[in-house]
Amino acid sequence: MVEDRTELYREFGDERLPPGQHRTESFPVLSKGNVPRVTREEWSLSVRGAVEDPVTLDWEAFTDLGVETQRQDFHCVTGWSRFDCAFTGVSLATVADHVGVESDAVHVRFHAADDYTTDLPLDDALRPETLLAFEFDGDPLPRDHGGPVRVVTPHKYAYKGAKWVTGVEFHTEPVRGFWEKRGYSVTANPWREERYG
Ligand SMILES: Nc1nc2c(c(=O)[nH]1)N[C@H]1C(S)=C(S)[C@@H](COP(=O)(O)O)O[C@H]1N2
Ligand SMILES: [Mo]
Repeated sequence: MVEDRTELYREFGDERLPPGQHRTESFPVLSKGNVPRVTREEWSLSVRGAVEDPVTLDWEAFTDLGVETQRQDFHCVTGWSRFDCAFTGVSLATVADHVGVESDAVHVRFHAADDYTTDLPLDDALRPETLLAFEFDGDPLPRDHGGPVRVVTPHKYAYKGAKWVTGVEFHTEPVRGFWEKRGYSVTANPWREERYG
């Protein structure tokens, strides 16, 4: 079953294509550095910070939490959007339920195997479309797109979606990720063109 999340734009704007974006049929790759090589067997996800039960999840523990497939759009801050990507994964909300987020948590930071980080306010991060995805269009997520597991955030510019994700940290204060420290928007809403902070 594929859940359609391509209509979420109605919350934010009139058009599915956000202002200043153009559609592409291809799926360009944008990485700031080297592409890490991590297998599903080697991969694990550390979930820590303002949570009741910090854990490190291996592949089996992670996928046992509950897997779903969503059809989503993908908006890159450099101006391209790709419609109708089918991503299969575990939602961050499902992971958060598992660890029990403390009531004073307000912010989330994601960590990745290439030392990339990105951050989101807790409410934005816990929306149901924030997926830790491991399949794209029914196939294992390609390594250059963040395989084995990446975050996808169809309600945000795609720099919020850490490829090769290795950790999720819950914080009681706002924290900044790699691009956010360099002037990119914390909230990054494409329909409001929140590109720069
Ligand atoms: N770990 C990691 N995640 C990352 C990046 C990166 O350099 N490293 N680049 C970000 C940026 S700026 C974008 S636009 C998207 C690009 O995803 P794609 O290469 O699958 O198109 O990944 C985001 N996630
Ligand atoms: Mo980007």
